[in-house]
Amino acid sequence: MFFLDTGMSKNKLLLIWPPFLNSNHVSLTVPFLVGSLKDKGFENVEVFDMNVAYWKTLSPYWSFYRLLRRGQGILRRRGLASSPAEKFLGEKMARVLETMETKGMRFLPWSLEAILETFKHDSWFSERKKVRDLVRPLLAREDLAFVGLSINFPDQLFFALMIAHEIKEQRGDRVQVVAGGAQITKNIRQLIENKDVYRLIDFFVIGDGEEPLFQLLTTYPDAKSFPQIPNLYFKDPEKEGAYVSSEKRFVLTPDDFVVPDFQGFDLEVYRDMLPVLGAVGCPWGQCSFCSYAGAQNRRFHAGSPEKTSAIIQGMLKRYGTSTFGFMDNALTSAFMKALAGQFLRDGLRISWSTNINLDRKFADPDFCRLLKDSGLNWVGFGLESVSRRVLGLMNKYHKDLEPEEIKRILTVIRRADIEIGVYIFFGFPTETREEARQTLGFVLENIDLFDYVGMTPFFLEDLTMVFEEPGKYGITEIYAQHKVKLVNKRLTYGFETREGMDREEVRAFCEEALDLLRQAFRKKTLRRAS
Ligand code: B12
Ligand code: SF4
Repeated sequence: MFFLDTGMSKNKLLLIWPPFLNSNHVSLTVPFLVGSLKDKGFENVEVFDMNVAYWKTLSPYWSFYRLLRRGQGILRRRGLASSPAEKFLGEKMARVLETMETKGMRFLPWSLEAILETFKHDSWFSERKKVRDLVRPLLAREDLAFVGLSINFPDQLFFALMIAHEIKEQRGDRVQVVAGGAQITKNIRQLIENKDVYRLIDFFVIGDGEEPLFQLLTTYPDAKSFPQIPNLYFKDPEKEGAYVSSEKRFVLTPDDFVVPDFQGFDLEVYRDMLPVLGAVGCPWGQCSFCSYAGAQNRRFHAGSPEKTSAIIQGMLKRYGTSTFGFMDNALTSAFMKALAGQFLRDGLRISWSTNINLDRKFADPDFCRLLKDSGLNWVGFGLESVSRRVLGLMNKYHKDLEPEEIKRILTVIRRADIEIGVYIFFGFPTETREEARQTLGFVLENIDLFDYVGMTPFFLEDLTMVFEEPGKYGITEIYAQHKVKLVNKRLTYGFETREGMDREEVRAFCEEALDLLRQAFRKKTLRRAS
């Protein structure tokens, strides 16, 4: 689209990244949107990283974190990145962030109704005041036309609705609120039916936001254009209290990739790693528990190695950081090979990390060596379980691999000095305690292979195969409310199964597993230090 009229920037946008409490690294989401808006010629945008602004209210943890971060920066500048001292500071920083997360998350309400209730109760006054103090000065600007709320993670929904509440109290409909992000895409059905949400949010964007946001900003207030804007939900002019959706769809392709713009994010505060995308979609896209596969309904489409390398070079030049993290769900081994070759040909001296699917190609030491030579220093993947039965139900990419073979592949990756992070979860419908023990046992026995283990309970979510066909997975009943207290469960469902662990057993197992994993990591750190 080409606009001769420079008046297209007249609708000023404030984009807010609400707190989500546990981020080590700067997010790609908002910088990607901003880079794209500017690339299209829309410059009238400001960004507020409320995540960091909120952390700052959690002093003294914040002061301690900043101290550690400074120490780490000094070591890195002296060429001591990856030294034991630098690693030690990194681990301490992770611990402080974890504590801040626990402190902050302890109280967050879990359901949409519970979040909306908080506006009415005095007990939430101090939290509301904190949010108000942070956003009020930004909302006071008379030329502000739009606030964009990016809601990718469960915790962000709570803060985002609180911000929207402040906007509507302070500015009414003079400021329009547009919300987008993974949490919106996934829960759009629940959100558009809620009458309180209707008062707070004027527009929703599902899926990729670049083109919808640009079109909305450049055509508003022309209501006739709304049905033409892809991925948009807007208020039905004919029916009070209802939204309508445009029929048009926009799906990002690698041709749309731009150099992300980190305006508004203090890169000194986050750990040194800039996020980047190598592809769109997921190369597997078939895991039965995954909402991404269901929500996106798109093919995997890798970018060109040349363009990816050029974007990285652009970021190197603009921001001076040489560590890059691919935010993709997973890159294929074939694309990684092409990328590695490109980075080497372009003479890039960088470190990079990515998520992968566990593929037999990684059992080739020469392949891993090539990846390492190109700067790959970390791979992460969803191991989820090592039980063949459970992996089969989950329909994981590596469902045909026996635990011994998984171990063999991981050993080759680790020998190439590439660090490994894994994610596991417990309580997939019908999973027994024995099966959960098998997975936990595998991780504990092979703890030296892992540099990070992320563990959560299973959550039943909209837009997943398990939710669509619960009977097939042994689920006998689904509730809108959880009966058992689990973390990170906002807008997920409670359920019962015909066999396997119940939710209380899952909660108890996760607590036990977390303790054992922490102990194992502590021992490993001590062993390495001595
Ligand atoms: C990288 C990543 C992480 C990183 C984040 C690092 C960081 N600093 O951002 C880490 C590892 C920390 C992480 C953690 C978690 N993650 Co995660 N993560 C991702 C991942 C793989 C990529 C996100 C990304 O950067 N995408 C690239 C950017 C450019 O695209 P995008 O974020 O989708 O944004 C686009 C649109 O959403 C839209 N949009 C976004 N905001 C806005 C705003 C407006 C106004 C508009 C118009 C549009 C719009 O336009 C954007 C550009 O196209 C996604 C999966 C995926 N592929 O999206 C999961 C994903 C976001 N994560 C998910 C989850 C569940 C988690 C955890 C809760 C897991 C857990 N149980 O611990 C935790 C979060 C914990 C917490 N405290 O909240 C879910 C979110 C589902 C949901 N919200 O209901 C996803 C979708 C994965 C999935 N399949 O379920 N994650
Ligand atoms: S869990 Fe990961 S690999 Fe599986 S479909 Fe979802 S994004 Fe793809």
